[in-house]
Amino acid sequence: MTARPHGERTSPGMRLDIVSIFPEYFAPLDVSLIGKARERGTLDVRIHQLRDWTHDVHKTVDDTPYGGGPGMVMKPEVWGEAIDAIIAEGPAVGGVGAPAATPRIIVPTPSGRPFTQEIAQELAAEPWLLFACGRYEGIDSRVMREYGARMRVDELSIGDYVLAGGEVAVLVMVEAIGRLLPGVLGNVHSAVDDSFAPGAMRNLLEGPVYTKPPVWRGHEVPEVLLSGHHGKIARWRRDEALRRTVANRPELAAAIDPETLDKHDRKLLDELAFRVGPEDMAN
Ligand code: 6GU
Repeated sequence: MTARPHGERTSPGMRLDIVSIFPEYFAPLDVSLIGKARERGTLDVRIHQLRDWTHDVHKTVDDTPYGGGPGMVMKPEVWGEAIDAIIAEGPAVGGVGAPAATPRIIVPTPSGRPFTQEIAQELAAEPWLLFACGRYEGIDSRVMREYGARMRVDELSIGDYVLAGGEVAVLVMVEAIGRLLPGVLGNVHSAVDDSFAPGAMRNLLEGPVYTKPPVWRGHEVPEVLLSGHHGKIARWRRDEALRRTVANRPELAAAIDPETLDKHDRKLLDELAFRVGPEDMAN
């Protein structure tokens, strides 16, 4: 066994393939945290033009839906060729004759399961993800069936609204996943107290934040934050987190485990006339 200096990373990083008819959408992945991670090799992002796997002069990727209805559906053949080619260029596991490694396939769609912080964490632990961006009314369902028999395929939605295509949703997911990769965030603690990270503050939104100057356009920073009293600051922050969660996300506040609330929390929630836990306990 070789001794390694503390903190040195040996992780090979994550490979991320994205297939889309609009590769230009992914220019933002060249900048900021994700861009830096790519430069360092923590993230190997490969963006593919779906039309490269068409064979006709018009580079057709869609056709009318069986059964009728509005819009167009993405053809299965072109997706099959694209995904097969990407998997084929993937790293072989083991030696010659060993089965090829396969990516986890993510299909962004408003009909998918909700993409959550928990799913972001699960995906951040994978070595290889392939995002298949649909446009129009979606991808012929047999594509998901075909690959679902051989590898994990997840249809995921980023929220209850409809986008014109999966590209922006993939940008959202890649950023959420990317910032969780070891060494991507500058501050190792930043991802720990996220509003939706598991742990003590789970189901609580983060409260307001302030920096210098202490007075700006007549607005003062709350005095407690200048006090240097860490106990009082922590208490105040928790109060603000509770208030904000009740105001902005009552359904999250209602799901707080009453066991995680102390006397002070309960008094605050009482003042806000907010009940936590099972609805019909009192009646
Ligand atoms: Cl993942 N795709 C599209 N087209 N619209 C969405 C979405 C995804 N999530 C929410 N709306």
